[in-house]
Amino acid sequence: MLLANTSTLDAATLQFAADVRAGLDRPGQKELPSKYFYDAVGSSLFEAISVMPEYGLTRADERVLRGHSRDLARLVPTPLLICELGSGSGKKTRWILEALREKECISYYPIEISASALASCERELGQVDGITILGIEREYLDGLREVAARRAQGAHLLVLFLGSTIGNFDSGADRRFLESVRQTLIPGDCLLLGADLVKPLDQLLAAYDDPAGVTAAFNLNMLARINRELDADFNLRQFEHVARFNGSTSSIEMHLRSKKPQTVTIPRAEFMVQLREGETIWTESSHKYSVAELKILAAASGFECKEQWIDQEWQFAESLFMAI
Ligand code: AVJ
Repeated sequence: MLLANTSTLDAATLQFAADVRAGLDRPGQKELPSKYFYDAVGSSLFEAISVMPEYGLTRADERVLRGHSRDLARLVPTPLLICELGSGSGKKTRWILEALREKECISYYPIEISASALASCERELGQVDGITILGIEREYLDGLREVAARRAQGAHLLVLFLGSTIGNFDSGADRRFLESVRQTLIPGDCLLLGADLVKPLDQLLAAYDDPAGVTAAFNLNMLARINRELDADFNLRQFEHVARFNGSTSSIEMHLRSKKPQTVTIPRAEFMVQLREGETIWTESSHKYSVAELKILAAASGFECKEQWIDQEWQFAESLFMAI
C-alpha cells in the first residue's frame, strides 16, 4: 500500500485522518463522524436538502423563529451577547437578531467548523444594522468558552443551538453536551434549542432518503471528501445510501452500504479498509425527541425550560432553556 508522507499534513487533516481510521478500524459496525459531512460541497448539499419538499425540518425551524422571535426577545435578559453553535448559512438567525436589535445593539458570534458556512453566514447577516458579527471557526464548546470569556460585567449570554443538530449526538451524549454548555454559563443565561420531534415513519424516511437523491449525494460526499483530502480510492458507485429508523433509539440512521466485497486504501490515514458485500458504514443518527423528553433534558443538564414553541405543520420544537 502506498503510504503518504503525513508529516506535511495540517492539524485539521491529521485529525480527520485519525477519526476516519478510528471509525473504519473499529470491530463491528464501522462508522464515520457526521461532522465531516460539512466541507464546502457538503454544506451546499445540505442547503439543497433544506429546501427539498420531503425535508421540512429547516422550514419548520424558520417558521417558529419568524413567528416567535419577539416573544423570545421579551423573555431574555439584557445586556446580551449572542452566540450560535453551528450557524450554517445564518438565514434563520436573522429573525432573532432583528427582534433583539430592537432592544439594544448586539454582538453576535457564529461558531462553525465549516469555513465556507461561516463565510456565508457573515455575508448573510453582515448587512443587518445594529449587529456586530464576530465569526469563530472552532469546535462548539471551544468557541463558546471563548465567547464566555469576553462577557462584560453584568452581561448575559444567549446560546443558539438550532436546526436539531442536538439530535446528532448519541443517546446520553446530548445531555453530556448540554451539561458542558451549562458549565460555561451563569444563572440567568439562556439556551434556545431547536429539536425535531417524533413523527410518522413514512414522513421521516422520505425526509432522509428523498427520491431526487440529494440526501444520498450528501451522504456519499463523505467518501468523496476522504478521496479529496486523504488521497483514498473509494469508488462511490460501489456504495449506496441507506436511511433507516431505529425504534430503540428513536433515531433515523444514515449508512453507506458496500455493494460488493472491496478494499479501499487511505494513504494519508496510513490505512486500508476491507468491506464485505452488504456491510455498512454508519454516518449519522438524527434522534427525534418528544416534548416531555426535552423538558427532562433541560432539568438533567442544569436548565429550566422557560418556554416552548411547537411547529404543528412539521412537528418541531424550539425550547428556551434558562440556566439555574
Ligand atoms: C443539520 C444535522 C439537523 O440531522 O436532520 C439532513 C442533517 N442529515 N439530512 C439532520 C441531515 C440528513 C440534519 N441536521
